[in-house]
Amino acid sequence: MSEKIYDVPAEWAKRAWVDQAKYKEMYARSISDPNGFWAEQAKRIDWMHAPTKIENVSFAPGNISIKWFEDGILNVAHNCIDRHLAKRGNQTAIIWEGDDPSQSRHITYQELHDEVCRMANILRTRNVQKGDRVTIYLPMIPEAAYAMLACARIGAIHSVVFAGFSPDSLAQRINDCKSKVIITADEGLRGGKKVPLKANVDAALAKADDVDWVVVVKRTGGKIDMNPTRDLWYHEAAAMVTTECPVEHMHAEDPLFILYTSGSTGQPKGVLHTSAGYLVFASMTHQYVFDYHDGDIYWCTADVGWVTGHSYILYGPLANGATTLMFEGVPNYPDNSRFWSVIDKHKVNIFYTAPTAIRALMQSGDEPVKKTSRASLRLLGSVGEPINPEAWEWYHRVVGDDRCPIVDTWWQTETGGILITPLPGATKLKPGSATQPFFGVVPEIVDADGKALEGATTGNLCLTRSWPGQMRTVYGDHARFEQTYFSTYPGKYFTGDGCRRDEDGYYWITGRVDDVINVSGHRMGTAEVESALVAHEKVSEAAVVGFPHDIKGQGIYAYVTLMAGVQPTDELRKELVTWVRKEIGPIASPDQIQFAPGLPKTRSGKIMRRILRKIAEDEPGSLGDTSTLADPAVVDDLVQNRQNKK
Ligand code: 6R9
Repeated sequence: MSEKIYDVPAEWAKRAWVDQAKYKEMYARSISDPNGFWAEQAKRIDWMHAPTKIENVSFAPGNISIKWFEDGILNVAHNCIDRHLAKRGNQTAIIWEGDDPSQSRHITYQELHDEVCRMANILRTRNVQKGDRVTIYLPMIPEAAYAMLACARIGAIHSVVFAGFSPDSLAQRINDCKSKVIITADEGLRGGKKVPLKANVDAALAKADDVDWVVVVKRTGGKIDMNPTRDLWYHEAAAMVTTECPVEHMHAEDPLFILYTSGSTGQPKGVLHTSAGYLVFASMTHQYVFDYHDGDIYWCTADVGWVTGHSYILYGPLANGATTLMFEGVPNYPDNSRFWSVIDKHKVNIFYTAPTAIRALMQSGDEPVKKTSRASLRLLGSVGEPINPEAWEWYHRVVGDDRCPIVDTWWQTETGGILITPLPGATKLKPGSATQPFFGVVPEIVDADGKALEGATTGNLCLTRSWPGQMRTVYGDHARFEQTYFSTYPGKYFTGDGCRRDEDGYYWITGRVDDVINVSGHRMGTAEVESALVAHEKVSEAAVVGFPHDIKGQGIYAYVTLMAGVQPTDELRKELVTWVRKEIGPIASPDQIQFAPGLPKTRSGKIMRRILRKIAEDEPGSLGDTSTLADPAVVDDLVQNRQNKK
């Protein structure tokens, strides 16, 4: 635990939107008068009909209902584009930096408008109506932004699927929300390697019958199959439509998007976000947390396939009329200086990335950073997993030259935007702590029975009130929404995270307390990896746990019991890793596979993951009580053959 405290630099307290006194005042108001507070914040966006009802929320068991600004009417794409045109038509909205460092483009707000309208018109001519779902499976190219905003413009609900997911994972997500249209590219390009996106879509569509149209963006020009009755080239369709497309009038609570995320059970959940509350919250957090001012160049390195890309590459920044950088590539291509070279090339002021990237780059030393200038940098951000104090210090000292505050932002797909975070002009920093709640957010730390704990303490993190960016439901399964988030501690939203609060009231997120692991900032349900493994014909049973990993934060450790008569070989190990990559995607590749003649189970047949975690962590001395096991002897074999032995 780091004891160091970093004061707010004097110039930050002066220039920032919010200093410490203002934070206290605004926070107090957000709690004592939420309706007044959020009614004022709602003015940050344009309405066709301004809301008169602000918060209408129930966390009561059996009646979970979350509505914000419910009688308001607006359009999200209008707010992200059209309303800026008069003043900022010629300002860059998106700086696109290609995988290949020689490729980059500036897209103005006017160009963004025109391209989004074209995409929207293509969808309209394919009969996409308000409320229809559109699956987007694209690499980090401007068309991903056009596609998302085009959906918002015509009131279609987008479901972006990360382009690293396998055909099976894609098919599952297409089927769950019954998309009729898919937008993809011929191939993606990452770190000089091609990703066969269209071929993946073709494979997925063998398992998804209801898709009428596939719009294909030409990215690499690689050879692909086109099905003449189903597939169309984006550039050909775009040439046949105009750059004008009227916006759909949307109710505040009309859905904006679905984003699938992993939970403790096998099936990913379709997290549903709606229009107004999400946009108000994304834009407000983007302004205050990153202290965004007109003219700043802002870069979030996430992929649009994750919530961070939705809220903080696209919706938050564009609602604020910002210049947002979109990066197609990876941090170590063509070399380990890439992030820092891009910062110099585009004079980036605000840089937001994940601890896993920082740890990986830290391993190659200071030189690749120090040979760049980074003089434009003013603020650094971190998201996705707890940042260890060593990585924080390195980020601060080496990347930020001891000059840039770091905002360690805690939030989730479900929360829509940042909930616990420093504000750079207001909050003293402690490396490793996400510090303090954002406006309107009331964290509570509870014990196993749900009793609220006071003062400095450790327990499970809940939120006792709603905020406008909160998810509204699990798409198509409201019962699951209640079960997952509101049944553990009735009356409260349970985050699934463990948390410590220190004597200064600072929050330290300790990681997931459920069966979700966080691999390189990506959420993975252990159950998903297990079901992929048992789908292999040679596997009879599997149990997956996380273990501490120097770069990824957590690695994936799989215990596999083979079918009778199957030999446990290194080849089979490799085959199983390849199998999981194919079933789910490369992010789910197990780091370790241990063949286990048996798994430790209670007499009622429950796998004791606590024991499996300890063995994976190479701590066989602290297995705890094993007396309730049906067959304590299996543990000896697991300990003997553990893979992470130091
Ligand atoms: C935005 C995002 C959510 C989970 C969350 C927590 C972990 C995210 C964090 C953090 C510690 C931070 N997490 N930010 N843990 N400090 N600053 O990452 O959403 O992919 O849904 O993951 O990530 O465990 O519950 P998502």
